[in-house]
Amino acid sequence: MPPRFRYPDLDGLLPEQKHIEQQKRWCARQMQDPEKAERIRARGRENKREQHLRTKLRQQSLEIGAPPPRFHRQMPSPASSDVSPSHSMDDRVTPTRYMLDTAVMADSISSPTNYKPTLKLDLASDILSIQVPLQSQTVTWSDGCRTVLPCVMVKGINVCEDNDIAVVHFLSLFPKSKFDSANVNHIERGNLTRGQVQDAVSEALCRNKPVVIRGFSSHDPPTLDTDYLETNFGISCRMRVIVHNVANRVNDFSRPHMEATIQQFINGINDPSKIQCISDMPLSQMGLPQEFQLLDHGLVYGWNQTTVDCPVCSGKVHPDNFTVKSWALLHQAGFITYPHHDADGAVTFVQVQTGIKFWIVFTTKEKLSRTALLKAQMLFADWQKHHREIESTWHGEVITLLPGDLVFQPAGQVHAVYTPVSSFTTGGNFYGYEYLHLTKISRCIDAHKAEFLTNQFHENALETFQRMTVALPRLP
Ligand SMILES: O=C(O)CCC(=O)C(=O)O
Repeated sequence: MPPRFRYPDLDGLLPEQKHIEQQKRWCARQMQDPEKAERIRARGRENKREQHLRTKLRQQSLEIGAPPPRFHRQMPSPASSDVSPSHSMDDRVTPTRYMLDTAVMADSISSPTNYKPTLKLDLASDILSIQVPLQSQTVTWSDGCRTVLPCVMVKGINVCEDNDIAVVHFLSLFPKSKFDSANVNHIERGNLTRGQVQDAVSEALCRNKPVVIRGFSSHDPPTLDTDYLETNFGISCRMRVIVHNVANRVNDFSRPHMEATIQQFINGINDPSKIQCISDMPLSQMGLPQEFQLLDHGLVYGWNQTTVDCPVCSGKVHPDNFTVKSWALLHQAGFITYPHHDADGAVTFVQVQTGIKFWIVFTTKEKLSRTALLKAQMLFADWQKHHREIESTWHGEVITLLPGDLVFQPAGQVHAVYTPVSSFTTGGNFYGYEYLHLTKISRCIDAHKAEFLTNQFHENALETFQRMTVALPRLP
């Protein structure tokens, strides 16, 4: 553990002054170490170069009469996440448009069909001291993208140093998932019919491969605020949610939670003093994108087609049967979700609505028996100790998800996710008859080691499997 610094002489200062003074002292300490000092100087030079480039681009745009490229830099939002009665809607800050490259920024993006997000290689500079602390370190991923590393400063120390930073570094070394990947199917929607695209996804999931469809939907980049959530998804700012707080997780990995409202979370979404996310916001009305709705055999056959001749005698149906169908994730910049597979043996789909995600999927290098697979998955439970073995057993690929990209994961897919900028994502879970061989393996592993390897438990799964069984004779 690095030494913890206490500054009793700062005790009388206001929190903001204290934070600035702590940052100054942190920088001074870093400069005493020649290696760290050089890193800080290099970062400074890089920032200057970028600033210079922006000024040049702005001038060029003015010369050719185009609207100047917009490089948003905002002030941090209020440090406190408390809902203050005086906090009006107008106080909100517009998040940075980090996903647009300069060429696209200069384009008109008023028509939804014109908007094609492209990956900007520097995802760090625009958010330093705005969404994340100024002293955040950065990492360059294998696709060339530079992102911040997790940073939560407590008493002048980044408490993410030992775990979160180490795991992000580890993940950043895996190669980018290429279009011709043997482990991930990249499907171009192009002129495929609904049936063809649905079959392509279904076939990949059946063969235990994740599927990526780039730019599945497009819309203008929104401002991530309570209006956006309410207007587009019906998410009320007064809804109470469970928040994962990184500072809590550092203290006790199994207790990262706290309660808040959406308004409180959004008020603090650009607060550099913390990293939080909401990972389980029910959004039952969304469901699968229309093209894929028939893939959800639990609903299409199980629930829809059995309740007349096989009524729910108890009168009770677990609400998770509907609430996990579709959900939303809301993240601050710098949140890392550790490697895991989703519970209950369900297929997962996700679509980034705004922001960016580095979605890392793992596939075993060799075909393994169920027992060997369980052992191989257990390596992730203490990845620092086993990182060499993970590298020799697992093949990892990084899928960089931009707004509109859609991903499907087969049942039991081991994955980790890094969110380098604040993001809003929708997704859901479903079951299909063709994938039950993978559902079985995943549930079997959960039956032995769920506490180490999965995210959430839902009690609905068995009810859905019963319904799917009753519907078997009616399958086409
Ligand atoms: O976005 C994240 O941080 C985690 C999402 C995830 O792992 C999931 O939806 O299964």
